[in-house]
Amino acid sequence: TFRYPEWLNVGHELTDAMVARGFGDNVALIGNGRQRTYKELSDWTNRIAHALVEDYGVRPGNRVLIRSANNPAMVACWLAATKAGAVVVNTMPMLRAGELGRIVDKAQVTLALCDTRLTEEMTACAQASGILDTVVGFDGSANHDAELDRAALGKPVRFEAARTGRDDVALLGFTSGTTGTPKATMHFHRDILIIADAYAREVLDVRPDDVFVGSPPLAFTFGLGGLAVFPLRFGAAACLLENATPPNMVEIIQKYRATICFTAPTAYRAMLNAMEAGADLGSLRAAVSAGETLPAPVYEDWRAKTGRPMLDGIGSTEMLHIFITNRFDDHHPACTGRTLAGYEARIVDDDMHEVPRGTVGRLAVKGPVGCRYLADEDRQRDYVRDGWNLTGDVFSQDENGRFHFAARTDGMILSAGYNIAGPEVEAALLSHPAVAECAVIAAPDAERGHIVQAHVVLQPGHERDRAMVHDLQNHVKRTIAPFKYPRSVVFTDALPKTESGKNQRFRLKDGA
Ligand code: 3SK
Repeated sequence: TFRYPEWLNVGHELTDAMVARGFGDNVALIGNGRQRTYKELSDWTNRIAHALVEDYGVRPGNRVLIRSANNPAMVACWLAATKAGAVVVNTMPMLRAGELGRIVDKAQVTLALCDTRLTEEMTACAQASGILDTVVGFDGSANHDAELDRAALGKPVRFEAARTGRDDVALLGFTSGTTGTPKATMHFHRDILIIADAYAREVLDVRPDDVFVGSPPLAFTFGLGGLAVFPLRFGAAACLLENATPPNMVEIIQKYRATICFTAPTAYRAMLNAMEAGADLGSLRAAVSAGETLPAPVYEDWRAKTGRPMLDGIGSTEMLHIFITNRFDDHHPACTGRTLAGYEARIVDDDMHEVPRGTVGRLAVKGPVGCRYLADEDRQRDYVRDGWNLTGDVFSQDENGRFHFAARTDGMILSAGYNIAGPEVEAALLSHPAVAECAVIAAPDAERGHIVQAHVVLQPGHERDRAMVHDLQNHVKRTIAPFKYPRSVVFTDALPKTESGKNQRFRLKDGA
């Protein structure tokens, strides 16, 4: 169903090819107090691509890491590096040097493009790395006066994009995996167009006059799709605002007359709380929710307050974007919907046999984008069976073929749209001298869906008090990305264990 030319460069497709198709004067990006048309975006990315190739020696296949918050410059760097044929790794601005280092090692990153406001951890990572040798600063704020901006300034506005094949890897999507050791999935140039054609075209029917807003980081493929690929594929505009956090989003939607919003249920809940009587969200025709399951009350409240449906969906970094979704003419509370055209999903038992309708089991999905782990044969064997990707979720399928979320099968904690690996938080806690043992679980939370809850056995001689809770929380925030810290800490004398001494996290109860 999805056909693309043999030679395909998605960076070129989303910029120069859009200008050639007549979208040159349409607004492509909004952010940093200005708007850029498709022609301006094409020129900008071509200049950066020249600088990457001529001044920094980027060659097709080189791995380039980008570190930034959501802003137009991050999108420009991503498109430019892709045009140069690089394989891009987008990373979240909150990551610490250690986390960046594990990504650099796994992806064999040699060059990093870093917003100059975020260089500290990047430089620390480069100093400790035997692979990453160059960190180039770009200015993600309005000034555009950093090393990469200056290098790009005098370059030509035309650039011949690298002759990449449609099945060449363009993007590495990282997930923290259940163990906290990062896993990367490889995505081809064509995959990036498929997600737009399969989801944004079929479900959202995106038009050139659409304006996209949202909060998920571009480093999360949910954000990259919703806030860059989908608008740019159809000549629409993307608002890339660093202050697009939930309470501001109501105002942002009103100010920019946004038509499509991508974010997680926690953010929609915060928007509902911040929405004043009479707030006019009339411009918004689609509110897409993913990243964690959508609670029925959020779906109902949104509908009551805005008169519009909220479209819940599920995707994954492995499958690049959403593969099961509700639709404008088929949406229901506590229901994830049906597969996209071209995708298949089924509920299976541990032997991959399909279970009867209405029975819970493991969600397996197959689609045109595939799931390919980078240098991880064990993971590929365990999670991709006969082309079916086991997502790590427990679902059921009803009589009408719609899918319903039940639980996660692994140790991932889905909190406010973030995927947090419990073992990574445990490792950070264990590096605190007062911690003897710990186990981390997901505790239900009205605001965030779930929160990280740590059950901690202290070394003798330490007080179980508020000061210790704060100390442990701050220690985790300093060690790994701050959003992963345990919002709840429960002190205990011992942790439940198997006879062989393994923690039995499922026996821990919410201790709040
Ligand atoms: O549902 C998700 O968690 C997701 C993950 C990656 C990309 C897209 C989506 C919706």
